[in-house]
Amino acid sequence: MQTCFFALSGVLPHDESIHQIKKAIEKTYSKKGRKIIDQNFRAVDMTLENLFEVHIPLHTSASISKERKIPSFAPEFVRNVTQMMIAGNGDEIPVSALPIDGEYPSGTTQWEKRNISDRIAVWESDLCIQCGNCSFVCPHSVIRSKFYHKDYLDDAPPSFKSVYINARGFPETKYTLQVYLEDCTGCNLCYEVCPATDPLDRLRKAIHLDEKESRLEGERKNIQYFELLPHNDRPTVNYSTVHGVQFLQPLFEFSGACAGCGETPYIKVLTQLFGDRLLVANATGCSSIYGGNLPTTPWTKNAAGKGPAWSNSLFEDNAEFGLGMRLTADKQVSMAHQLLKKLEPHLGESIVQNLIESSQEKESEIAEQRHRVSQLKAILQRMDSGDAKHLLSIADQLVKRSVWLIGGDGWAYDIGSGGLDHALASGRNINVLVLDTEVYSNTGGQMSKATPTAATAKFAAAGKRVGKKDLAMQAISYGNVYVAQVAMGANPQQTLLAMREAEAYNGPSLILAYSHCIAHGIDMEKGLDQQNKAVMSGYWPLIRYNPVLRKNNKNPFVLDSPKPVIPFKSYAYNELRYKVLTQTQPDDAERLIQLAQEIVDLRWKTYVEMAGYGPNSFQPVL
Ligand SMILES: Cc1ncc(C[n+]2csc(CCOP(=O)(O)OP(=O)(O)O)c2C)c(N)n1
Ligand code: SF4
Ligand code: SF4
Ligand code: SF4
Repeated sequence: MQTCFFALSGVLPHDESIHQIKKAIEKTYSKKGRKIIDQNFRAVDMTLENLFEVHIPLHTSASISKERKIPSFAPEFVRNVTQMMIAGNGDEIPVSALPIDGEYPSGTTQWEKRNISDRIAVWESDLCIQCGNCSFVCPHSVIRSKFYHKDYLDDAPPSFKSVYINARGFPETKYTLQVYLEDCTGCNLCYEVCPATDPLDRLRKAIHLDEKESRLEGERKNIQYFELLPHNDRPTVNYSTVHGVQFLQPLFEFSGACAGCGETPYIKVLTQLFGDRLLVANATGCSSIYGGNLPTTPWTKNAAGKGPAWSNSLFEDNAEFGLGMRLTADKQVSMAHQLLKKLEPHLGESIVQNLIESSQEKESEIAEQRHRVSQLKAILQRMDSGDAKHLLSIADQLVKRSVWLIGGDGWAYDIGSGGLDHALASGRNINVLVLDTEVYSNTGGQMSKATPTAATAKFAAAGKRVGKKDLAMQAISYGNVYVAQVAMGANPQQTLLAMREAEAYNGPSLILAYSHCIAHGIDMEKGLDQQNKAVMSGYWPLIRYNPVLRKNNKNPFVLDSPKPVIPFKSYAYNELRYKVLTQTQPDDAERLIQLAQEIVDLRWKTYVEMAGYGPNSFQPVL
């Protein structure tokens, strides 16, 4: 671009400007060797050789228009305010149109149809085996599934797709997988994980990318119809399988994260599993930006109008912030218990006992507790005492809360590490989800203590020379912290299990989630495949350390991934962050990749021993 600018603008005489550009190249790359300098010279020369004028037509000939119309049934605020901001006319919004108390509606990404890809996912119902893999990994919550009685189809649009559900004992139940095509980014991850291939055409899978334009009108109607079908009742869904989770409504949808982002699917699954019981403290980073930016917000609500409570404090204090959420929720529950006991003569012994003592482990038990709480609230509304009013204000806390502290590696490994350690050491029932992209992604890919040996990053242009911090081992050393390392591209079922175990554990939990990212310099379509290679090389072992097992005299450390079958190199050199060093500093690259392999081998050996497969099997410290 610089060459083009000087060649066209005439700011300096032509030869003089090219001479200066080459001089700057020599200076910048002198340490990287003659080869790199010559390559840059060639880039300048070829730019000049290929510079040609582009004739801009007087009229546009494209027939595709980028419609940005918000439907008339959208909420008033969205039509009056959000729409103006989406259109880039935010400056024209009068102050009077904004809520005086700062309240801002959530769940608004559903109205911002970004239409960023003209190739979108298409479902082939005849091939689909209904496994749910595609919906599990979709970073943008674009793929939704529902099952319903076949009579619901009586008024369905002609192009609405459905098949009988693939489950015994439900002969009248139909299944639909609906793609929200205007929100699809064309990232292709769904195609990559779909196991159902047409035997007559190996490239045709049950979900694949195809052109959007001709489908737009029909699918808009189908989506509207799909929305009218009831969401599947949470207690009827099997939470323990990827297949089951597809029927749970995500409460995080259509975020503006990069197409194919490796972080967002983990957050989406969390919202599916724990729904409106979630309290989320979000560290600053990509997840706070795509999670809470304007004009629209991806955190949304269920049919009852309830959703996760989400907030972003600072980068450096997120763990303490989330711990505060836990302490507050616990305090409110203990106050509610005290008030229940005080009001027992008016409320009745069995109501109070059930509200305080009933188990809330299963979703069906949580549904029962919700029912009890709404009965309690109805009674309290009829009472006139101060205690009744106080209890009414905190009664919702009697339904178990699920507190999650979410952030990237820059937060967890580096800037927020002291606070995270403090929160883990508190023994409180908090859950930490680290979206590990191994760099500070949101600010352009700076090195963190999660950056692996031999990888380049900003501040590590010559390759990281030391090892990645083993945060899992640090947390395990406490003995009472649930710890898991997951990678959904390698084993989505293990990811699901870890999230459920972490939440069920009545103490601190930490999940480290491998998150592929544009900062890795990969073909993002292959992000999940890279996750799998990370596991297959032994670089990212899948582990679970569950202190509950120790109480049952079992080894709490479980190694979920198989023995490495490929060298670290075969995983790493698919990524530019590693590969670039082989061009710029080949000797260093060779040395560092060997060092990285040694670290992988050592860590694997340690984990194997901890899992009890080795000669000195792991003896947990009590
Ligand atoms: C104390 C402080 N330092 C720096 C920043 C600037 N900052 C915002 S996001 C971010 C990077 C976050 O990286 P990470 O935690 O790895 O999350 P990711 O973006 O990778 O998801 C930085 C450095 C900040 N907000 N606060
Ligand atoms: S292409 Fe990407 S965004 Fe679109 S449905 Fe598939 S996984 Fe989701
Ligand atoms: S991954 Fe393929 S087979 Fe599985 S539900 Fe999706 S479309 Fe169907
Ligand atoms: S920079 Fe990386 S982590 Fe951030 S949104 Fe993009 S892909 Fe996701």
